[in-house]
Amino acid sequence: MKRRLVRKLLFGAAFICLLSTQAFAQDGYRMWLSYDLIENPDKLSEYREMINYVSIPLSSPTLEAAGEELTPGLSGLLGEDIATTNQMQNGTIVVGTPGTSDLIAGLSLDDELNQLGPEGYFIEHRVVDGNHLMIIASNEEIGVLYGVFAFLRQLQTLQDLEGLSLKSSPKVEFRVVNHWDNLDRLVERGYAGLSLWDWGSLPHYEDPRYVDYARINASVGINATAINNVNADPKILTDQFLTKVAALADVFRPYGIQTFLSVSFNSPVDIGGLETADPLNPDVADWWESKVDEIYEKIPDFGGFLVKADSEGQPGPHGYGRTHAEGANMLADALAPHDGIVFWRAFVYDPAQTDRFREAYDEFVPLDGQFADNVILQVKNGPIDFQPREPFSPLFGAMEETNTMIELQVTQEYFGFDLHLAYMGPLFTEALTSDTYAKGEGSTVARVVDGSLFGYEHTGMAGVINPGSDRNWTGHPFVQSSWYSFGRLAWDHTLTAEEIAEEWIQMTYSTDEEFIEPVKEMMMMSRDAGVNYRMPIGLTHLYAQGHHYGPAPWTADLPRPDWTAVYYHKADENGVGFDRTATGSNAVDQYQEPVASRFRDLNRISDDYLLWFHHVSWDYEMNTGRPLWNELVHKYYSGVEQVREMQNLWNRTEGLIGSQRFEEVKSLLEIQERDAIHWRNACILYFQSVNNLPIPNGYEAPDHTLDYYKALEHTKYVPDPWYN
Ligand code: BDP
Repeated sequence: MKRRLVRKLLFGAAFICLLSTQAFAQDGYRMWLSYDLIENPDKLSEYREMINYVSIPLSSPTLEAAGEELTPGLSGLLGEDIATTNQMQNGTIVVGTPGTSDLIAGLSLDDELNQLGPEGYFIEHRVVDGNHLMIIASNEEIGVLYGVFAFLRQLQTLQDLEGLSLKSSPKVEFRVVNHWDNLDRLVERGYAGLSLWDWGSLPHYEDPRYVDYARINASVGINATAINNVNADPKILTDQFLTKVAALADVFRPYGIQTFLSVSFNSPVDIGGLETADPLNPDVADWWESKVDEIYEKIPDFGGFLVKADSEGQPGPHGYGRTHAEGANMLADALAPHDGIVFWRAFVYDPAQTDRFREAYDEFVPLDGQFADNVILQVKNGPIDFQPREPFSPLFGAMEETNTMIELQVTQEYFGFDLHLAYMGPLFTEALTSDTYAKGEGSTVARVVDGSLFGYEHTGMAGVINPGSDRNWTGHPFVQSSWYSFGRLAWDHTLTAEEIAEEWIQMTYSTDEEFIEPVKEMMMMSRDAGVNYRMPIGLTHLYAQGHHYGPAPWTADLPRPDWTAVYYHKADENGVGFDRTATGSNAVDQYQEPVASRFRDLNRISDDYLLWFHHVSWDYEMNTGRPLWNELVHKYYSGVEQVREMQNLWNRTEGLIGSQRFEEVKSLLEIQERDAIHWRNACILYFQSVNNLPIPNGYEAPDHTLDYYKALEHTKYVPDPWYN
């Protein structure tokens, strides 16, 4: 009796353990690095046959990190222990650089490695003396780590190992994530809890999450992180904080991740006791120089500074009558002896300017050629601000003499925070594949950014990510996919949004085709849906000011006109849209030909961009044949229908993954449907109040009045009470 009870208790405990590891396994914490047993039986037995041993020298922290990823990763995927060896036995994965592994050196891989650079990797299946080997080799240890992640990805996505042969190097130099984290741990536009950086316990306690954070980034090839908000608190440069930053940098280093800091241009005044931060004042330059020296003492591989200057109230060189180039170069000079870099942001706009669109180009193009070699201009993908759809920023292709990188946004500031599903792969690739024509056809934004068009000295891609203390890092679990796609594209911008989505689904959720297909379809339509229910046909910035969550196209009265919605849509009873042709702001002229003509010419512009560049009448005939008003209504309604279709697609996956994960996304999609209807109704009712046109037949009538929607705008920042 007693024994049975004990057995029962033991069984119960084991069961609870199992449940809790299940819960742990499925809570999104592991992101795309979930090395669960391969579901596909054929692949599993193929892999088990081909992989028996690992040979990897653990002679440095980076190689240790590679080993700690590879061996447990394989054990998880294959469901069996993998032994280590130092010989070429059948089924050995031979890993290393020629300098760290005798086995790799013995394979004489000079030809294979010679074009790869320090970070590239070479993976190949070979049969040597009758033994099947998998080679993962690189010139430098960091390339080995990237190769290990790439190899694990092959297994996670069920690729054939037999005959596998891969060579890959990153296309841009700095693949950097930006955190908008404040020192009080609130995250600007974060939506996933508090900042990951627990400044209170640093540097004494290093949360294991910091290592997982580094693994996640390194797994897609991210090699730099700017850890604090671009609206920078000068205190980040105090000794107190630098010591904490140094502790983080120590954790990131083995993963090849360089640490950057966002700095306030006025730091010499705010924390240095100087009376000015004038970049041409020698005391100011000296202050920065010794500050930089102090940082490099603490962080020998420090990356450099990210600077938001003369933008949205941030101080900058203009405050001292100096140019952006003078400001950036002063910091660049301080960093240059240490090979440090300045990422100087081009996100500027001026209330005095009649068209915000024009501002960055007008300010920066005249400075082309004046920036130091270790400055990279960091330009948001579009001319305004991460809107659901923007044309590419005309700065791409216009800065032949200035290193120029792209800034993309992963966090869903304008895409429904942590509540809506919006895979950003299609937006990112749309921006990267846009053709600037700067040097004729094929001068894509990607080729500007990777330096191949103008031969830039330094290149980069930045992604504003949002990980926080939320267990799943990103709030909505699908925001992970946008982080993943940012990293993959920063490594290789020729990948498509669809293939990246497929990889991510397989690595994160399931390799079952029945799951992949509907989920991929849902992801691929999600960005377009988000455009349609918020601001189709080139409408932009219809958000309620402040929170950027819900619609307020009626906003007219704010301290700055370029913060209102009416500034952007210019709707009146005659028509709608921002005239950026010669009869308006002529911003279209900032593009090269034939891009300018394509946007300028009503017969050539695509409907998607129409209201970005033209003010047209409500009965203007669209390419679809519908009058503009009918098309607008149609688009808003189809955005809601797309969300419903996303719900149907997701519902098809019920039972194919754990119920907790299924239910989470299902519930979030319900919120998204509610909000899509809200956006649609509020916008249509508002535009109707301006043009007095009826909603065409066949569309369900909005269930509330415009006044009702207007009244909801008062509760800021937290979306839900906003509905009460
Ligand atoms: C806008 C955000 C604001 C950021 C700013 C920036 O609303 O919070 O500080 O961009 O990028 O999108 O500097």
